Amino acid sequence: MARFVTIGEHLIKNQEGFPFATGGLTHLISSIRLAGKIVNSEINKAGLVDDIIGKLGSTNIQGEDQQKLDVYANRIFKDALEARAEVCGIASEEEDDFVAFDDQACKDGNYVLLIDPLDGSSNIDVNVSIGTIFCIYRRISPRGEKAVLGDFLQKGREIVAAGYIVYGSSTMIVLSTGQGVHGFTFDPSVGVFYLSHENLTFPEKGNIYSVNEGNYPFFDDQTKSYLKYCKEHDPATNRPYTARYIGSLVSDFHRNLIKGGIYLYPATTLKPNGKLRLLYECNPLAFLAEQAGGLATNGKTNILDMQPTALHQRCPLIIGSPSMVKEFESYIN
Ligand code: AHM
Ligand code: MG
Repeated sequence: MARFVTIGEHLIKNQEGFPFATGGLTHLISSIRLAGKIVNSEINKAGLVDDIIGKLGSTNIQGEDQQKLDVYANRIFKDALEARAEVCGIASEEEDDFVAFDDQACKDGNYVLLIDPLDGSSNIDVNVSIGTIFCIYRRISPRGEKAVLGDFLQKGREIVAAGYIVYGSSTMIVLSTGQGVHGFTFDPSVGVFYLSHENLTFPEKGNIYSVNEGNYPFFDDQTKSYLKYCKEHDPATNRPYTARYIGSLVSDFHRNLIKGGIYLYPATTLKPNGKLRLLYECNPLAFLAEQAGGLATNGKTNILDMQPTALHQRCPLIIGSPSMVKEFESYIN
């Protein structure tokens, strides 16, 4: 671990050569880092404190049960971002509509942030890793005014920075500002994220496939043929592949990034647009995947080229090692 290289240090170093960088993005990312530490500390108490685990009894706009920690994490990230006043608004899985901050300092902010504050939160009660996923855009509405819907409905190609926090056996922030993907591991004894994984890149090909195969009867024929291919015995191509599915997108993505693999949440007859949300789940991970030499598609189009039409829009996601995603595409086309 590169001790003494913290996220802040790393970002400042990366800004050298960008004379017009104002430090605003670094300041913004520091608020995510702070909120991440607070959420991490609360998650670590999940088995000890009865009133923080389990369902809240409410549903989000997508009709899904909200966990107490979903709502807690949403509030912490929202408050931290509003306090630092670099973003003029946020969109979140846990908010019905986008939130345009009223404060004038926020209205002067250059950026908007889209976030899934606690992804895979149904895993909290069983002590399985969960995550936070986010991406940042430059606003398109005029500075000084409130954020508008169009600020949030930008293509993934316009992302300025994206990342995730994985609350796992250790807590990590994996981040890209468009200059590769870097991982920072939290040292709880000092409360600092240190650079631990510089220039993360997807292995060109791995042998892990991650999919909820319980949905098999509801996949289309091409997806079924691809999954049969994954399970065939062919030593020359290292098949059958190994099945690994945590049911926690950040953790499945993170493992595949390190070891090489493909994650799939395809369309099903029950969910014709898949399950995952384009704006704050698929787009940030697609940006990170490309920055790490990987690929992300909905089966027809590169995720980053999709034009969003709604805040909570869903889309199929196939993401991971480049030659494995291409292999999948060869079954679809
Ligand atoms: P969530 O945002 O409600 O937590 O749902 C997203 C999660 C992903 O983390 C995970 O990959 C997927 O849903 C699992 O879904 P399923 O249980 O249908 O396999
Ligand atoms: Mg989610």
